[in-house]
Amino acid sequence: MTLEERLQKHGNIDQNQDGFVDADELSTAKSILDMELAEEKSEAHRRMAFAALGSLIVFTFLLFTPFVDVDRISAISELASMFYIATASIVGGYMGVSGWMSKR
Ligand SMILES: [Ca+2]
Repeated sequence: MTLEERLQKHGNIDQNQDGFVDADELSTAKSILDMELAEEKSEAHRRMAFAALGSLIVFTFLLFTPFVDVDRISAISELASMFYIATASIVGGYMGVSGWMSKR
């Protein structure tokens, strides 16, 4: 979404309809825009963490299905452990940072 589209979404920045956008109205619009951007950013982080958690669960269950034989699992064991560490750190980082942000 472009800046112009965002501004149009909120209707008129000129709240008292006097034809001019004064500093107060501009700062109100700016703070609304900043809050929206922060919300979108945190939503993207949340989706990323959930995707990492989901892929961790799916990957683990996939290893226990008969579609993957033991030879393949032992061949990718190094890669699998790196995958577990990387995705778990994404999930743990998200949980830690979101917990820390809510305390601030
Ligand atoms: Ca005005």
